[in-house]
This record gives sequence, structure tokens and C-alpha cells, in this order.
Amino acid sequence: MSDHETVPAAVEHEDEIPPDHPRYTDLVTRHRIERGVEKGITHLQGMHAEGRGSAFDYLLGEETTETADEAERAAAAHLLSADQPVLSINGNVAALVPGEMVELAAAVDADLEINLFNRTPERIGAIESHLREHGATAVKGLEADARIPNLDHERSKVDAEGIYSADVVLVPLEDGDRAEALEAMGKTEIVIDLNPLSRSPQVADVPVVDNIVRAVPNMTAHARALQDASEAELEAIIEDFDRERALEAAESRIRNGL
Ligand code: PTJ
Repeated sequence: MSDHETVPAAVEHEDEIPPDHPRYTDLVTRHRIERGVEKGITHLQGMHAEGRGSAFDYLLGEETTETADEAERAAAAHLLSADQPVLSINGNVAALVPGEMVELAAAVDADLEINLFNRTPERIGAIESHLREHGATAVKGLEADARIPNLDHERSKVDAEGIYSADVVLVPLEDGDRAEALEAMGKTEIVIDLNPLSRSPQVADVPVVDNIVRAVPNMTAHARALQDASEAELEAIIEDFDRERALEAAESRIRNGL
């Protein structure tokens, strides 16, 4: 019997998923996305995104690789040395790691901004409440009083005091067009995406090819460890990170298991 055939048929709460199940993380992730859809947080397309991510994660060995860990440390260094860092939240991110994003924002003194591909007032409201239930005290992205240049209307909406004016942005599971448009605005972009061939990690200053459920807590751990680092130390970590090598290493792991 394969691992997939041992999946419990119906799970009401994620506590019912046995932690010793070989597919535990994948089951929890799927469950959170399903609940996210039910609560109006996650778009139905988020299920497709999750399925794609899950397949890449399987091929990556469902672990944080050495180069992903280096990327997560470089991401923490960028966020700590930023003037105005912003962490972007979409429907998948809110369903999968709401509390973890709040913790990362606190560790690097960043703002949280809801930034949706399929933007509706109902989803914005549901995600805001969800983030507040997980400890957020301030959430941007409700006003959307600025526009990212060269993107069509709904997808371009951001806060003037948030992503629009940020110098460093973390955009997990981001749409390729928007990642390119943010890059064209001159922002330092950190992208979390399990597909190294996707346009978003391809244009990122720091592509993090890892599952967001592992990547975000690990970035927070790095940020806490670097809390007292000097600007020069942070700069050295940023300079040492090689984005091309990180993308190549992830692709090689997926294609060849190396
Ligand atoms: O909530 P919205 O309206 O903003 O929409 C969000 C989605 C994710 C539906 C939207 O941005 C979208 O359609 O994204 P894509 O183009 O499907 O890209 C999502 C990327 O995230 C894909 O490359 C997946 O491989 C990757 N991905 C999915 N799940 C994870 C992931 N990467 C890291 N961790 C995951 N758990």
C-alpha cells in the first residue's frame, strides 16, 4: 500500500491527523487549505497552487535543503537591515502560516499587508480577522490606495504606506506578473516558492525554494539569532548569498534527486 492510500478519509480538525503518519506535513497542509477555502480566506485556485507545491515538495524530499536554509538566512538579513520591510499575505499564506507570519513580522519589525491576486472585500475582511485571531495587531492592505505600475487593475492594488513604499518585500507564493512588476519598481524581493522554474523565484533577489510551513519559522529563527548582528555582518550574509546557485541547486535536486 502506498503512503497516499493510508490517508484518513475525513478529518474534522488537524489534531486528528496522526503526527507519526509518513505524510503528516502534507496532510496538515492540505487540511489547512481546505479549511481556508471553507472560511472564505483561500481562493479555490489556492487548492491548485497547493497541489503543485506539494508535488515539488515531494521531489525535494520534503525537507529544507542546505541552500534553502542559506536563502532563509539571507532573507532574514535583508529583512533586518531594511528601512521599511513588508510581508505580503495572500489566501494560501493566511491559511497555512498565519501565526508564523505574525511572529516573523515581530522578529524583523515588519508590516503585514494583505495582497490578493483574486481580490474581493469579503476575502480581505476574512483574512484580516484570521490574522488578528492569530495575534496581528495591525494589518495593511485594506485601503489599497496605491497601484503597482504596469499591472491590470485589481492585481495592482497595494497600500501607499505599505508595499508601495517598502524597500524589502517578502512575497510568498506570488503570481509571476506581480513579482516582475515589484522587481521593476526596484524593490528587494524575497520569494518563497517550491517551483524554482516559476517566474517569481526567477526574478527574486532571494528565491527561497522551500515549503512555506518550514521556511517562515526558519526565517524567524535566523532573524532571532541575528538580532544583535551589526550592519556589516548582515551585509556580509547578503553579499555571500548566490541566487543563481540556489535556483540551480533546487532544480538539480528536483530533476536528479541530487
Ligand atoms: O489568495 P490569492 O487570491 O492572492 O491567490 C493566491 C494563489 C496562490 C492562488 C495565486 O497567487 C496563484 O494562482 O499562484 P500560482 O501562480 O499558482 O503560484 C503559486 C506557487 O506557489 C506555485 O509555484 C506553487 O508551486 C507554489 N506553492 C504552493 N504551495 C506552496 C508553494 N510554495 C511554497 N510552499 C507551499 N506550501
